[in-house]
Amino acid sequence: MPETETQYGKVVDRNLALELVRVTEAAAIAASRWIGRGDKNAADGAAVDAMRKAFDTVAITGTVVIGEGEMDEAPMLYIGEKIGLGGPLVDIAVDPLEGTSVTAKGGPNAIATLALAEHGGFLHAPDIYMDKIAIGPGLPEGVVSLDAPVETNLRELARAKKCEINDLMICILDRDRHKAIIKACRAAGARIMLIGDGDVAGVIAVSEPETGVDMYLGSGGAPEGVLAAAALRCIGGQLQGRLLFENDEQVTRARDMGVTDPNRIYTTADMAQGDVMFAATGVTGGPMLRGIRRTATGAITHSIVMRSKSGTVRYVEGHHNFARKPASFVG
Ligand code: VTB
Ligand code: MG
Ligand code: MG
Repeated sequence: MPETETQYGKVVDRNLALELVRVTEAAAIAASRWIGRGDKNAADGAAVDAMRKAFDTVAITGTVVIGEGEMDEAPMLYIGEKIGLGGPLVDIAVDPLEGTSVTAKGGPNAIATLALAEHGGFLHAPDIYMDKIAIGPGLPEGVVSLDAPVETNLRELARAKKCEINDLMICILDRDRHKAIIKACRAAGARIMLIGDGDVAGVIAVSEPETGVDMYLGSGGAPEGVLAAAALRCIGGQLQGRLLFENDEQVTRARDMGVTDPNRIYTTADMAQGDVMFAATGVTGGPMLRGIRRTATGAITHSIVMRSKSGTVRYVEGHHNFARKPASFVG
C-alpha cells in the first residue's frame, strides 16, 4: 500500500483511508440532491463530477482501472484516467453512484463507493455481467460454489452455520433473469431479500451481521464485483465471480483487458490483490449505511471505510456545514 518517505523511512499511509471517505462523501452529497427526482443520469453525473473534483485533493498518483467507461464515452473517471495530487502509485476502482435507478426513485441502498489498491491489484473487469456468490467470514473455504446448484449451496451453508435452511436470508437483485434462483431458494425454504439495485452493498451485507443477510446470489455488474471484492478483502468473507459473456465482442474486449480464461471463477483475492482500501457513503438508506440527511446548516453523511492490511472497519458520521464548504463540495 501507499508508503510515504519520512525521516524514519517509509511508513504506510494509513490516513489515506480517511481521505477516501471525503471523496465518497462529496459524491454522495452531490447525488443526494437528485433523490427521487426521476433523473438517474443527472444523479449519476452529479456524483461523478463531485468525486472527480474531490480526488484532485488526494495525495496519490492514481490510475482509474474500474471507472465510468472508455475515454470516448466518459468525460470523467474513465478507465486509464490519471487522478490525484501526486504521491504513491495506486489503482482506483470507482462507482460514484452505485444505484442510479433507485436514487432516481428515492428507493433504498444507493451508495457512493470507491476502492484503492497497489498498482496492478485489481482485476480489469469489462462492463459486462458477472455471476456472483458471496458468504460472510468465519466459514470454511469453498463451502459454497458458483458451480453448485442453489439447493446444495443452501444445504452446505446451513450445515456450516449450524442452522436450518429456513433460517437463512439470501440477498438477490430483483431481475427477471433471477427467476430460477429465486424459485429454487423459495422451494428449499430459504428467505429472500430482493433488492432493486446496488449489489455492491448487497454483497457486503453478507459480512455485516447487523444486516441479517447470509448469502448473496445472482448476476450483476462485473465492475461492481471488483468493488465488492475489495470490501470483502478488508472485512472478511468469500466472493466468487465469473464473467458472463453475451457475445464475441465482449470476449474480445475482456481479452484486451487481460482476461485469459473467460470461464475462470475469480475469488475475492483474484479480484482485489495485495493491500486494499475501500470506502462507501450512503446516498439513500440501506441495512448497512444510512442515507444523506439534510440539516438546517448542511448534511449528515454515514460512511464505511476499511483497510485490508489492518482489517479495521470504521463507520464515519460526517456533519457538514455548507456555509463553510466550497460550493463544489456541496454539489
Ligand atoms: C447491478 C446493480 C447495480 O447494475 O450491478 C446492476 O448492483 C446490473 O445490471 O446497482 P442490471 O441493472 O442490468 O441488472 C446496477 O443496477 C447499476 O450499476
Ligand atoms: Mg456507475
Ligand atoms: Mg453501479
